[in-house]
Amino acid sequence: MKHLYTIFATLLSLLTITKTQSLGWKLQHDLQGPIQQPMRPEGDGRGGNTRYITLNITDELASLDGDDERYVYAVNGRAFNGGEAIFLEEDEEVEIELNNNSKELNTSTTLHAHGIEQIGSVYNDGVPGVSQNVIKPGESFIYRWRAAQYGLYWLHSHFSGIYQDGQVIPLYIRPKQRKNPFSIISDDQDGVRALERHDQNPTIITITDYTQLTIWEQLEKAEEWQSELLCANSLLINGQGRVNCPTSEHLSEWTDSNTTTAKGCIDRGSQPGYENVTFDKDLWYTCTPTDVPLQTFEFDYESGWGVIHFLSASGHWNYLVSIDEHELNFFAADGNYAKPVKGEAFSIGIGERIGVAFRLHTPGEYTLRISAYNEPQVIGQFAIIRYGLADDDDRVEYSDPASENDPGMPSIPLSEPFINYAGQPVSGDIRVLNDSLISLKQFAPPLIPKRGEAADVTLHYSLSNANFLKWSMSEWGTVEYYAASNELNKPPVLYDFEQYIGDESIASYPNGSVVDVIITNGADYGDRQPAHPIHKHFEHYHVLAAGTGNFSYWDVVEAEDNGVQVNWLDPPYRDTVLIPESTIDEGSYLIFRYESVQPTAALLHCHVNMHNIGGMAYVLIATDEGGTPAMPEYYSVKALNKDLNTVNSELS
Ligand SMILES: [Cu+2]
Repeated sequence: MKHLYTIFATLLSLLTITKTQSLGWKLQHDLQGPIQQPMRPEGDGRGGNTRYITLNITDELASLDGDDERYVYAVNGRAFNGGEAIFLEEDEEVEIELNNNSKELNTSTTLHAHGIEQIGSVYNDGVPGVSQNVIKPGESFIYRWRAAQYGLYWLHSHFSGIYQDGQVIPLYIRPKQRKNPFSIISDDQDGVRALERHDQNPTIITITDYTQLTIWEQLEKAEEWQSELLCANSLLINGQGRVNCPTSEHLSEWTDSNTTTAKGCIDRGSQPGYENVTFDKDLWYTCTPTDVPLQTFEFDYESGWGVIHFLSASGHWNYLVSIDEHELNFFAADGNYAKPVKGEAFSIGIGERIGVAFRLHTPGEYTLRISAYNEPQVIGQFAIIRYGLADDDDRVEYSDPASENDPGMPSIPLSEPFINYAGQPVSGDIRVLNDSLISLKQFAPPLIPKRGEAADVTLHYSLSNANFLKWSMSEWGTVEYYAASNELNKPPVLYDFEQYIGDESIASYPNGSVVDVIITNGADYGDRQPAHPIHKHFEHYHVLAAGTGNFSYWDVVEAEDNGVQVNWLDPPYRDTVLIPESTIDEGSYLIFRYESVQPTAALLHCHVNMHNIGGMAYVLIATDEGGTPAMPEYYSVKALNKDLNTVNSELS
């Protein structure tokens, strides 16, 4: 039955693509004719190819991990688009029509292209209340922008935290004649050519965490419990997972068994202050394994190399990733090439993308391991990396969990692991890339504006939380929570800067400024904060410095004069990085720099869903001498929910 459904869904998605392409042709054809078309955005007018994509959002009852069915959002019929990426060519323009057909969940949405700088297309950033109004059920919105970058990005809903319920699509832009670092990874020409070829069509692996609750249900439960749900049901790889249940003996090897539930979660109910709270057994305690088969990723053994681009589109946890018996060459971060670094495992924060290449040395099957890293839950997922074997080759040996008294775990290839299920290296020689924010240096660094000097503008924020639902990003010396109601701002910030400048959670500076953002984690309040994945919309940023220690310098030059290590040479160039966790005694800090290249209203926020919803966000306005950017007709009509006649009469 499930198989039939898959075939049906595939047919449906094929039909959608055909319809999209023909719609594109029809439009181009009709442009010469007198027939009036539904209004569409104009694009940048620079010509070249335009790709037309239609994304239909529906809600479906589905089980993505073999456990009970629940409502998820489907993209063209499948949650998370079935894990399938959209591929674009660098320099193409893309027009994405989003049709919100949510019915049962009755949810509004928008579509943000995470990491896309939107130069010349500021109205397409997809943040409700900042660059557009929400797209209500039954409504549509068309985004149009040029793929001027290369590498892995992702499209996701930016309304509340609903992306984790299925509205995620990986997006890969094939690099066109970019200087690449592959000759550093392979010392022979065939290897370099193989790596370049694979980087045009890489394997893409998207990691998400999955629970039995939608984000709305989680928020309701959080109120009832006075706690976040710190307990995922399973991890999904490309939208599909299996519920794994390690034995209590194993859990006690890795953690303090007295406070760990069968799901690998903290026993919230036994903690002081929660005596009178009833935590749902099936969400926190009981673990029932499911038998969803592991996914297999095939690689071309003859070529000698495998290339995978990883994306974490999770809602809550950060992860550690490794492939048994394979040294990894990290060569890309948030789209851009990085100076290659070698290791056996790497951490990936929510929103980050990491590209890896590995040598295909011995035909076989190897286990890919993904586990929560430095989080209050032991949870992991597996997949199979396979190459050089004929279909009927039976030389691979698998574990037999049933006979090994480990019946809740899947049967996996018996390759030698570098990390265990709890995300811990199995020995001291395992090299873990767990500080990508300083290690993955730009391969071909763009110029650092005002190198060696203080920026034109330095912004200072501290991160903290008042309780499990209120998370702050605050100008130093204040406490500010970005209000969830800002998503309903009318008009959106981008349409009237002056109305918003001076408000809480809004900063502004003149367009063209070189801006440093200094973020401190926990230090001001002496509290322990987790590592927060900090994402900035629009321009990527140069990570000048990051580390642990209390930090109170007013600009980067003062910090450097006082012994803080600043990278003016080849700083990582990112759109999302994890600021280190803080302790009770010691804070942590992050300093990044960018040059504002156009008037915008850019969101700066933590990508942990509950933190973002709970207020850990800020809007950075790059003004154009106090004015707002010129407003194209399509967006003024769609984003302001006005009809065309009203806009025309206002413009005249
Ligand atoms: Cu956070």
